[in-house]
Parts: sequence; structure tokens; C-alpha cells
Amino acid sequence: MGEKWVLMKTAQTPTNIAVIKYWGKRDETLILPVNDSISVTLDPAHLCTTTTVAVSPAFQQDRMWLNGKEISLSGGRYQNCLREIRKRAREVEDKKKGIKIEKEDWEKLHLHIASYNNFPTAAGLASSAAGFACLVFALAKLMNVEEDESQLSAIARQGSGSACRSLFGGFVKWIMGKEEDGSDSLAVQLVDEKHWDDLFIIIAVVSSRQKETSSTSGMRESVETSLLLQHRAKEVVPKRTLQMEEAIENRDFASFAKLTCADSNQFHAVCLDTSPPIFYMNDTSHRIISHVEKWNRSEGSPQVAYTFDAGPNAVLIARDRKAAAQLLKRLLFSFPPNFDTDLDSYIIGD
Ligand code: 2P0
Repeated sequence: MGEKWVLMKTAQTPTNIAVIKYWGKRDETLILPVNDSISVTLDPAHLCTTTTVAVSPAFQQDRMWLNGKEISLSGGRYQNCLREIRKRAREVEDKKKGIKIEKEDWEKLHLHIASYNNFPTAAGLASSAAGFACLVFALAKLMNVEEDESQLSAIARQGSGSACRSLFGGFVKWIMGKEEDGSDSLAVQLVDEKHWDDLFIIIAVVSSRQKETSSTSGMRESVETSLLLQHRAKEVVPKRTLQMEEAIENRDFASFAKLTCADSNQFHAVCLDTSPPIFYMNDTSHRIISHVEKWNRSEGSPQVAYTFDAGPNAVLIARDRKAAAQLLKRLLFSFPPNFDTDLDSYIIGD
């Protein structure tokens, strides 16, 4: 190997939004959840992470930049992903550039990683999901890794739990698994993105501020203190997951909306049941819920499902284009936007 070459790969990965939420770990290091979860992966054209990974014998250490700013790779989560992916690296040859990397060289070579999110980081829009999925996928491409998406998902999971679901499009299930080593805690695709392409997803950015309680510490506190979390994981989610899979399979929007809204509300109820209580939604979020509930009731059948992650922003899933157009009109009327020039987006709350 000469000293003057750089080999690069770029990947783009969308974020995903859970319709059956992951909240609580049974193993914090391996990131093993207390229940299964189901998500929908967003269109890669919108909320996504783009990551370029590069390797060169000239690099002195592994380094990473997020949105142009260098971040530390010393955390266990990055180290776990890098270690697991390096273990699976294979020989890479680029004859045109005269580069040959042997399998064992990957342990010695250092990486430079540059990652960009095209949406607010850590504002409850699952930035870590797209980020770790993209990192693992880009490294797998660079290192000629053979493993399929489900096997890669078990590596991305060790970066951030929800990341494992971003390696597939469409609707995706993260199977919690039973093994202590986490080998069966991985994502599978339920249906691809064409199966239910009538759905429209609108994200109402209520606030782009960083959340006060990170998901990681929030769910740790919930596991330690919430009795509702125990009931949810054991009694509610196993049944609800099956019902959700059936609703998705049959494109049954009424059941889908009922389950999605109920699961979001129960997740936030678990947050309130945590000591000290965690408040992710704000008044604007609550007003959006009331508005959608009233509208759905007045129509006789649900037009829109709402779901909120660890932040106040509303993810609204409309049954079709017509419902999405009506929803936008209603949102703009009831929540007149403040145009925020820094963010190039409409902020409808504070
Ligand atoms: C989810 N969330 O299923 C749930 C719903 C937030 C609310 O997954 O500690 O950032 O990195 O595994 O994946 C957010 O949790 O937490 C999350 P870690 P993660 O999408």
C-alpha cells in the first residue's frame, strides 16, 4: 500500500418514525429493547443523513465531522459500531487506482467520516436513527462487507436502537429478540415502500430546539421508575404489534390510525409516569392532537394519524393526498407559522 491514496464511499439514509414505539432497554450496552417496535421509513428525498466515509494510510486516527463540526468518536456506541463492522471487513481492490486493501489491513487503517443531516439534529426527529444506519451502511460499502441489511441492522442498533429500522424502506419491524448477546435483535422489512404509497407524512415542526431529556436517559429513568412501562412492554405491545402488522398488510387506515395514535399517547403516558416526569410534548403538540381527534371524529373515519417522538414535533400521517391537502390547510389556518429564516422551515410553536 502506498501512502497517497484515499478511498471513499457515500451513502444516504432516511430517518424512520415509529408507529409502535421503542421505549426502554433491557441491556444498555448492547442496546436491547424491552419490546418490539414498528416504524415507517421516510422518503429519502426529505429527512435524511448523507455520510461519506474515507480510508487512507495517511490518516493518523479515526475522526468524524457532523454537520461540519468535529465530534468525538470515543463514545462506546461509535466504538462498538466501528469494531463490529471492521470485524466483517473483506478485501477491497480498485485496480484503476492501484489500491489493494487486505482483510487484515482494516484493523490498522484509519477512517474519516463526514455526516450531514438535512433536518434539525436532536429535536425529536430521530436524527440518530438515520445517522447510525447511514454510518454502518456506508462503512459496509467501503469495506466490502457481505452481510445483508438485517445483519447490518444489528450493528446499527448498537449505535442507536432506532437506527436498526432505517436500513429498510417501507414498514419495518425491530424484533426485540431473546438472546443475551443480541444476535437476534434486528430489523426486518414488513412491506416495501410501494405497498402503501397512498400515505402522506407531514411533519409539523413545533420547535427545533434540542430536547432537554435525551431519549437514552429518558428511557433509562422510565425503566427504573414507571410501572406503566412494565405493563406496556409485557401486555400491550405484543398484542398491538400483531394488530399493527395486520393493519399494514391490509392497508386498513382506520385500524392503523387508531393503533398509531394510541401507541404515541401511551408512550407519552409512560414518560409522565416516570419519576421525575418527562414532558416531551408541549401545548402546541396537545392542540394538534385535539384538532386531529376532533376532525377524525367529525369525518366518521380517521383521515390522519398523529405520532410524537421524544420531542414536541408532530408527525402526521394522512390517509391520502386529499386528506394531506386538507390537513395542511387546517394546520396553516389553526397554527399560523412564524417563518424562521435560520431554519428554512415553518415553526408553528415557540
Ligand atoms: C422510537 N424513540 O421507537 C422511539 C419513540 C423515541 C420515541 O427510538 O438510546 O435515539 O440511542 O437507543 O434510538 C429514540 O431512541 O435511543 C427512539 P437509543 P434512540 O423511535
